[in-house]
Amino acid sequence: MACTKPPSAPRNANFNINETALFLEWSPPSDMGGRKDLTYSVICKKCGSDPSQCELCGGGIRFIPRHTGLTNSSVTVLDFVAYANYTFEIEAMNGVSELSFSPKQFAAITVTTDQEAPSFIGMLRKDWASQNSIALSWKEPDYHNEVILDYEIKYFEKENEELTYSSTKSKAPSVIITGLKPATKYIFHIRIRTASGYRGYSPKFEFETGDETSDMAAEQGQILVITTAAVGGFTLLVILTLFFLITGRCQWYIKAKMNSEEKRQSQLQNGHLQFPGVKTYVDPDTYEDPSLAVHVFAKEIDPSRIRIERVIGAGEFGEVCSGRLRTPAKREIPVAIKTLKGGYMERQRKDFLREASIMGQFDHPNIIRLEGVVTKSRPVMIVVEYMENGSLDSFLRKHDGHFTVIQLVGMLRGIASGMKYLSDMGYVHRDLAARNILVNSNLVCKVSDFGLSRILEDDPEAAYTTTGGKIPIRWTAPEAIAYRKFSSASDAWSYGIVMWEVMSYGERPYWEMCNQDVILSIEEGYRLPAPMGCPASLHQLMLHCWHKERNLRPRFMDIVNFLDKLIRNPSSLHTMVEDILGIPESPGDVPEYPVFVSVTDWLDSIKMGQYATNFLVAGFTSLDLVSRMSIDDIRRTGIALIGHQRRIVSSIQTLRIQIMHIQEKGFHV
Ligand code: ACK
Repeated sequence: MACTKPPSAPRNANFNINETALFLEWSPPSDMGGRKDLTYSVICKKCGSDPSQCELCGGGIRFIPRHTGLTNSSVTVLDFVAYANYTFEIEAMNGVSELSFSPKQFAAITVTTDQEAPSFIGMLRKDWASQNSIALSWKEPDYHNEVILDYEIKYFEKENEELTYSSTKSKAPSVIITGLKPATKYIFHIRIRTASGYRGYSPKFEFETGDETSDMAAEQGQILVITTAAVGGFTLLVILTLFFLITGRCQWYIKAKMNSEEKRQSQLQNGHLQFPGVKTYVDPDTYEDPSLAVHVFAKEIDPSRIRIERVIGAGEFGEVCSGRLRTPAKREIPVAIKTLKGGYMERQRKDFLREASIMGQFDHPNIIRLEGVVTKSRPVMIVVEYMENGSLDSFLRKHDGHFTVIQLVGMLRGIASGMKYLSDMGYVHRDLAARNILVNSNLVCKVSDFGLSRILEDDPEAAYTTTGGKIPIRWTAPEAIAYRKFSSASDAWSYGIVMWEVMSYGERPYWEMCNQDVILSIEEGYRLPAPMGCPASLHQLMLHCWHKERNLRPRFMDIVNFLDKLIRNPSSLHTMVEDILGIPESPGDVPEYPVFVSVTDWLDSIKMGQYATNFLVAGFTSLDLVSRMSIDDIRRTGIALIGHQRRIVSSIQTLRIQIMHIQEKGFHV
């Protein structure tokens, strides 16, 4: 055998930086040293203005997947600080590098981070504003093991840009800033201080102080905030709020504060407390006479203005048709018409119209728009905007693999935006799933199916649970299944499942696993693996939505912001899950996976046991070999169904993580 030697240095090193990550890329060395076992390692040095004064970066910087033993010619660097010079030395290595006495050959690249380093502060929320003050709060970031000493809040008048700014500090993730001008826009941003110094500033947020009409709302906020702070606890706030609502004490408080009805606009309407400027959802069931509710929230349409053209589907209460609606301005618009079939009971009519009473309260580009209802003649109808591409799940299945990742993220962004609107209005959907999203000809996705959100009778996916309700298990958060705790946080869980459905082009979540197995697997920490070709950042977001602890799931506002960032920064979608194997998958904990002993066991566990012979005949006889299979290898085994190929690829990604964890513990696979 000919002698072998270390490889030459990697070539064409270059970088790409955005506000959260630095991507290093290079080409393989021209001389491989006569071997195939090539890996790379990257050394980070932080340098002063004099390039000779460099020191090793130490543990402050994170490399994804890692900084040594890299098999791909790229790495992602996180947690760099702003306005610093870094030099990265990239060395190609092989099995004899350690034995060589010749000087190391590496490619060096210097990067100046004039961008803000990640701040880890998500969304900044305005809790209330008066003429001279604004109360802000934010989610305490999960800051690895570092203790957050305090937060610095920098703010200035928008008009004055940053010419003069003020700053204040807070130990808690909230602050009340006083001494501001009335009805003036201010810009705020925040940074964290830890023992190792300040982190980068959060993005800038703009909030306006109130005018004279806003002080009442602010005072309500202040009273609640101060009471809460004094007695310490969110639970008490909830109890107090409920107590106020039930006993009507808030009504008394509001009345006492009102100068005039017109000025304040606050009112108690049909048992629902309405705060100025905050539109809240009103449950139509609180109306004694539900037909009254439908007329409050939906327009009655004269049936002569509707032309039914064809039947497009079947709903729980009757046919769904497409047709035309003549508007008062004599324009014809395409509509979908849901009909209530004849011979209905009063109860069914009420349930049917319930959807219109809910939908009629919403006005958002990502929520299906109600045009009106026909209740005064037969058949009873609900008329909504027409969505050319029908429901999202079947649309994606029909167009498997046809869209770019950015298009898919755009759809997801729309759904998240609609859900943010609903959660801001205090509406919990309970049945968010791709089958309940409609798509129009411009690929705009809109949330639909509201009527049955309380009872879920209509959803073929809904199954009875031991707690008595009917629930679509695969889409529902564990706390909602276990004790019917539905909330916007449980909607966020379902949103994660919708993300998975979208990125897998309408694959069925958890495939053919039965509902009971799904519940048990979730309980044991199992989460759906990334669909094939799914960017790592999106799978991370899914895992975040599937956090066991519901308060740690992202809010829809966070989801919209996150997706917006990805859309603005498409390079962040280039890292696939396969590239970052080895970092913990979910925020915090890595699920413990079961350990398989044979390829057949593993295939059985992913419900693909029918392909055991294909794998064995093609020579993939051990899990180690399977874990290295490429998509072409999978096709070569003779598996023709794209959905099955995709499921196997996803499961191989999970398998690789399992194998890595086993190896990290010092065992051989
Ligand atoms: O998947 P689809 O084509 O989209 O089949 C179902 C069917 O009616 C029964 O619900 C379709 N559908 C429902 N609402 C609308 C709408 N607003 N625009 C177009 N199609 C709709 C749905």
